[in-house]
Amino acid sequence: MKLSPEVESALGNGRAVVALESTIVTHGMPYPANAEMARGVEQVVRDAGATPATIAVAGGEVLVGLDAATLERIARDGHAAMKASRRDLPVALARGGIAGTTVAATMFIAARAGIRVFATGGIGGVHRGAEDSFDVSADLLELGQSPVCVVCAGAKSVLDIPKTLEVLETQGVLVVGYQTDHFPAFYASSSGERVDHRCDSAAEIAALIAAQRRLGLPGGLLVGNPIPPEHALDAAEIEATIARAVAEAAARGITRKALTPFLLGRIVELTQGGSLAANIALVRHNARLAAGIAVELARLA
Ligand code: PSU
Ligand code: MN
Repeated sequence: MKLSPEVESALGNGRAVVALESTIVTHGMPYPANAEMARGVEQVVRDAGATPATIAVAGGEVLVGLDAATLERIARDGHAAMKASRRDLPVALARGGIAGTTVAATMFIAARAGIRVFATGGIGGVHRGAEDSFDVSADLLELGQSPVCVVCAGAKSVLDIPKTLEVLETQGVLVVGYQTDHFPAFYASSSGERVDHRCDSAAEIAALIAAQRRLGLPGGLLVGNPIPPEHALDAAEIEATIARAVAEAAARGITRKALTPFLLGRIVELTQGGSLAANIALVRHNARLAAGIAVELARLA
């Protein structure tokens, strides 16, 4: 594991650090929008007073904090990159190429680096039809194990959101809504499902993280931060697009780790890029909140 000098110094001095994942770069968005998004999100974290630590695998090393050239290479060559969830990390390291790390893999690495706050777009979850396919993202199990606060805009409705919340409950994952009583649904501000806890400030969330650590609880914290209303998409329209992408995946027999990237790619294609602007806006919004939480957490420590 190789920390960038900037991340190493921030962690050493107890300053706020925010982890960022890279599967969203390699498998979540097309080039060059992905590169621009990744750079922009790092800037949002800096502007909010924290140090960004984008996590990826390249050249046989787990990198925590990327230089500009590596970030650009991962974005440009993302189509050829491996998608690395936690279990894939040894393969990514041994093989030596580039790999984007999923939420699960990024959480695992962040925890070992001592980074407590992580921003992403949407988490993986329980797929629609999981009663037959058993497709439950490793992200949910990692949230039950790694002590990292993940700020997301909920989950895309490619997933079964009620089942996703049930598995999070089983895994012992605390799920909070940020300034909302509902779990957000990525492109839409609400999934209609209630969360059990609501926080209205970054300081409140930091206090929850501190309490988890005092108790020695093993898992993470999931913060649902709704997409800003001006960027939300028409719910019925995006729902129809998602249903079509899910049906195509089923017809083509696409399963396991290929399923989420296929669905993400098809949604961008079917909306002719219209979903991309919303996706970028919500990631930036999550990065801002995550930085605020990290700053409060650094203050508490
Ligand atoms: N959902 C999104 N955008 C993403 C992902 C999920 O809206 O980029 C990525 C994340 O990296 C997440 C991963 O951790 O897909 C989940 O993949 P799987 O369902 O195979 O666990
Ligand atoms: Mn899966």
